Amino acid sequence: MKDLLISHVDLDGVSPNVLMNLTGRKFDYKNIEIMDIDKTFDELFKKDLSKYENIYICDLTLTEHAHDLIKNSNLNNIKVFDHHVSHYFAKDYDYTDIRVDIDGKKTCGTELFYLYLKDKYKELNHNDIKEYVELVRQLDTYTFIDEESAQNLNSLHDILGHKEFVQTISKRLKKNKKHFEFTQFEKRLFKIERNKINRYLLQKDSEMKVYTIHNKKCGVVFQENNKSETGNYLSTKHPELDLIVLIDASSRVSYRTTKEDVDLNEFASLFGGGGHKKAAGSRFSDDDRKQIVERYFKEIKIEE
Ligand SMILES: [Mn+2]
Repeated sequence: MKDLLISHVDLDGVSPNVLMNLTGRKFDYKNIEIMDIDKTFDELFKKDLSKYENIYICDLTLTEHAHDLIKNSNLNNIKVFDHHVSHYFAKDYDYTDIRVDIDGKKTCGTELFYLYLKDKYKELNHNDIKEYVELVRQLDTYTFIDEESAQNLNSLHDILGHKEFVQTISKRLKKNKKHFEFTQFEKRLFKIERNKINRYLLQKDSEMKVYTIHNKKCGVVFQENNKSETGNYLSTKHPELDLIVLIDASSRVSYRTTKEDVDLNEFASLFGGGGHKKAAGSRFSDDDRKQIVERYFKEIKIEE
């Protein structure tokens, strides 16, 4: 029998895939966005899940609806590992391990899953695997000890994409080296990538326009990549601004701030969005895009 893994799409979400590879178990997987949880669970629980020995769910704050589906399924082989405060309502369920920190140290989905797996599969008790999990934890919780390595690991995930990243890291960790290390080629790649991002940040800084939006002083830029990094960079460089607005016209508007007294969840909710206090987003819709095209080309006819 095989296992099933359902997990998030970021570094903390795909690292459980790596850990599963290291157990040697056969498994199916789905890496999904938060907004697709209900859809995924509705479809999943319509299927015959008896072919799975274990069903693991990692780094996803499940909805009450998803928990109802789990409870009503009467399956007793489901385990949920998560570290988001918003998931605390489910922390006493008997199939969940939901903790934000361990002994006062912030934890992540990958670490909680790792702590469970390493007791079950002895082959996971290797120093390089521990080091890898620790880098994921640092990046995901923004509690850096070795920020450069953690950020580099995240860049590698961006550069390689889900499938190749999981393959590459699994292969490396199977070798049980003393330490988790990047290759010479990767180190060179990180340097090139870093230079590219630095040029990009300078360019965005020069393109930024300042507007007052709903009584907040906003630095507005258009961009598609490196949103968090650009948001942090511009917000730190321009303390006179309340927040940075990053418009990715092909998908969404992101809001970032480094200010203690600005609540972006509140600000984004004015535009139908939401998120956290220092990072939030709202949609940039088909209609918004149409208005740009109309305004620019004046006369347009929409083809289906
Ligand atoms: Mn996470």
